[in-house]
Amino acid sequence: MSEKNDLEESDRFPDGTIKLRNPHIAQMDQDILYHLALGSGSHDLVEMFSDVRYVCMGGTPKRMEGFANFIMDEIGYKLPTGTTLLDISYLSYRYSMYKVGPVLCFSHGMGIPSVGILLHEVIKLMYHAKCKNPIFFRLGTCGGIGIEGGNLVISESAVDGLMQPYLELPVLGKMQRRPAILDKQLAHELKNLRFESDPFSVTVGKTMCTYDFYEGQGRLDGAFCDYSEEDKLEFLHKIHQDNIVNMEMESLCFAALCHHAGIKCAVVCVTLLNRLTGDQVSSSKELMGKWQEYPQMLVARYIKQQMGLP
Ligand code: R2B
Ligand code: URA
Repeated sequence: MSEKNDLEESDRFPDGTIKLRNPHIAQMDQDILYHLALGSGSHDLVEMFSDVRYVCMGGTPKRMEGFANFIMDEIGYKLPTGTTLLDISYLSYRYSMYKVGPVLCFSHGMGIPSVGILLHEVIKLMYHAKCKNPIFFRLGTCGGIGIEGGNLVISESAVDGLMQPYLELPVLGKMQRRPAILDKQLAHELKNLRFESDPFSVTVGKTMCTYDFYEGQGRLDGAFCDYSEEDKLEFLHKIHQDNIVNMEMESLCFAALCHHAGIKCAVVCVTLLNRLTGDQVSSSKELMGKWQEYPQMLVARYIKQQMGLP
């Protein structure tokens, strides 16, 4: 397993376009991005997407449509009069996709398999479209470990439920491991965009990414539970001592695949509860809706700053 902490120039072509680590794609007549309802033969992907610089993804179609409208206001992007944002991938009935100038927004569904399939196709989309130096963001929700609901966590690294810092995937009958490495500098740049007046704190820390929401995150409220409350608390306090500050379900794959593709990326999640004090997600829908705008606010500030906007 090769460990590289920083992306190197050689991960991309000198003009910033993606070097695809798959020799087969260039040999194909066309590449169908099946789950996006796009293809290199059926669509002019360069014409449609070459200006994309920021790829933002989050769990649900609704939240990402909300983000697309929010970022449109923030960067002052204007749609032609009388038109509204269109879900470019609506024919896939899988993921949703919205484009707002240089910002491409996706929903990724729940869990590693879902975000993994999307990432394969979005990384190939960046390649076909000849996008330059795209930065990927995951804007999500999580359970805080020692952090109350309504606060932000930016992942500086991601580990699985066994504290292993890599994504494991059986490939051709053998276990493949890819290091889950995030851009620490980007994480701190995002943290520094918090305003004194913001109603949330921002913690940069280690994220545990699990394969399940219930037993995988040590909850007592799933359909099954073979451990006691003491066992659960012992585990949560132990990982807290090992500097885990939150739990969610996509960061490991997101970090591993972006890193492997030579793409700079960050994971910004809002906590929905403090897992040291409970399992049930019981805050009101309205309050959680408000909280889910917090990652969007921070990422929008970053994009505006990069675009040289006030
Ligand atoms: C956070 O929230 C979802 C589970 O409720 C999952 O996608 C995640 O990572
Ligand atoms: N998402 C998770 O994966 N876990 C939580 O506890 C809350 C949101």
